[in-house]
Amino acid sequence: MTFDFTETQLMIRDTARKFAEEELAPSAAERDEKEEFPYAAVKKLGELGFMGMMVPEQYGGAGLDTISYLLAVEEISRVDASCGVIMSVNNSLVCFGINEWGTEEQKQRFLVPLAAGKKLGAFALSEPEAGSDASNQRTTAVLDGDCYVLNGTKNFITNGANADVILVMATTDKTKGPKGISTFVVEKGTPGFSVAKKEKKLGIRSSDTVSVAFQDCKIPRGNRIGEEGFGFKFAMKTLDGGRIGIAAQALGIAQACLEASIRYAKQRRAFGQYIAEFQAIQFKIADMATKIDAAQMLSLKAAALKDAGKSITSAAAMAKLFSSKIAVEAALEAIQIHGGYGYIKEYPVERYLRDAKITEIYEGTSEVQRIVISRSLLSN
Ligand code: COS
Repeated sequence: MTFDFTETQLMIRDTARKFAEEELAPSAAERDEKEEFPYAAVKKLGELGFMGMMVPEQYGGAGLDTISYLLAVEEISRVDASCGVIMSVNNSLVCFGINEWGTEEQKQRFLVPLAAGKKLGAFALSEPEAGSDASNQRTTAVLDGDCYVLNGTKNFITNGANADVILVMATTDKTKGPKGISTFVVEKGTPGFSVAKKEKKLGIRSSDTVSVAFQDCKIPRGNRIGEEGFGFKFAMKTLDGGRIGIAAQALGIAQACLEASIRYAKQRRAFGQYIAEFQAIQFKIADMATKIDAAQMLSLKAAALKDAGKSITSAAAMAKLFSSKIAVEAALEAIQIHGGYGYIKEYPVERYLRDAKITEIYEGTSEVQRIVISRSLLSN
């Protein structure tokens, strides 16, 4: 076991940090306030190779490992968690599945532009009545000649309003439960596909979250990824990797909280001294740093297992469960350290709290992660 990053991993981390500081930091708070999608930043992330980091170069990606990806999402989210999730969804939830299970033709058509950042992807599993209970899919896909006809509604779709390509899970055989779900690629502009409601959110407000609707939406049979009935496993395996991305997002937010707290504690004076000199503040900072280190170890372990081709189901769930928990805790402590200033928008920590909370909810709630972890321990 080694705790050293490779030169490439360090280079990626530094590049992501520089980009985040220079390009995202000046406008992150304003975009959050105005709920503005970061079009220019996403374009530049694509040019840097950050939208298809683990996709082989032959398919337009950067051909990097999961650890590099983790470090990049962490650095981007440290400054702008909205950008972090836009990037994470495209990498983990969209590019991954097409690269893993797509045909050569599907890779050329869909993966190449997605991985190069020329197109943006979204992942549509959740429905009004299928969130944690993901196999309870109501959206249907019926084979009609050489086409599938999709009907249904998906909600809470990150990137949904801006996506060129959406991976959609739909039921092809109701009688088979999870084994009757399949995955399809739907392209923007397909008749019968529409973006419905845009959500107004507590946090990650500059990423877009929408409902999408399919009404007799006809897509070519060749847009099905994998066999009929593979859709639920496709979603679960894809989400395993996605959870590493969200763990990284949470880690970035937590790190931002720690750094903001240290900065503030060293410049704020009370009772005749800097508040950093009070043990009450010192202990909070020590606890935050220790938890961030532990969460990073769990996340790096999951990423390393993925790079080694091993099962990550439980490790990724642990990484997300713990990292998201400590991100919320770190944000609460950061606000406490800032006192009244932590509660107002002049300082960034209130945004960190709003952004941190979603990491305990999307891509599997903390309760779902505990189901996944406990099942792996108790099933044998
Ligand atoms: N990798 C591969 N296969 C998996 C898997 C994984 N991580 N998780 C489940 N499966 C397989 C199971 O092995 C089972 O297949 P077999 O019958 O062939 O063994 C099948 O999928 C059904 O699994 P299971 O019975 O565990 O399904 P459940 O309906 O009980 O669901 C949970 C389990 C709750 C873990 C799942 O629905 C889940 O992760 N929900 C959260 C979904 C989510 O993250 N939503 C966010 C949307 S994206 S923002």
